[in-house]
Parts: sequence; C-alpha cells; structure tokens
Amino acid sequence: MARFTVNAPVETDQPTIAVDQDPAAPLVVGRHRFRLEVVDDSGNRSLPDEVVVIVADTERPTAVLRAPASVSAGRAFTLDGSRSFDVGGGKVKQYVFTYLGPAT
Ligand SMILES: [Ca+2]
Repeated sequence: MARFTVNAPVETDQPTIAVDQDPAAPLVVGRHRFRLEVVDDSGNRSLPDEVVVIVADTERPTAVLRAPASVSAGRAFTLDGSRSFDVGGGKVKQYVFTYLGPAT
C-alpha cells in the first residue's frame, strides 16, 4: 500500500500497488490521473503510460428533518434539513420538502 501525493513517484519492485487513502483527506470525487514508468534490469526507462481513474460518489445521502413539535395556528414556522448529510465523498446540494397532508 502507498499514500500517493501529486507528482511524488512511488518506486517498488512489485507490479501492483494499492492506493491507500487517508480517511481525513481522500481523493475527491472527480477524475484523477496516474502514470507508470518501468525500468528494466539494464536501467532502461520506458515511456510513461497514463490512466484516468474516476472517483465517484455512489452512496446515498441521509435526510434529517427537524421541526417544532407544536406551533401557533396561523403562524409561520421552519422546517430544518440542515442536519442532513452525505457520505461517499459528496455533499448535499438540494433539499426537497413535501407537505403530506393531515396526520391521523
Ligand atoms: Ca453520497
């Protein structure tokens, strides 16, 4: 495993390497480029090969709705979704509030 930082080559004699991610600073959602160069046992260095890896947020967010337990008739009140949160590298960008009618 290795923690990669931009433009800091990681050298190894192994043909595969795990990209270890810092939980506090993981790769952000989006496109990320990686490069491989190989060196033979005579010291000859290859041309680079590059790939793009897409880091995607595939995990659904969690809605948390708060409201006052009771309000005065005829008065405005606030529905609060600010404690909603996302996991998987994304963030909440839209709140969809719906009135469902009288509760029984
Ligand atoms: Ca998400």
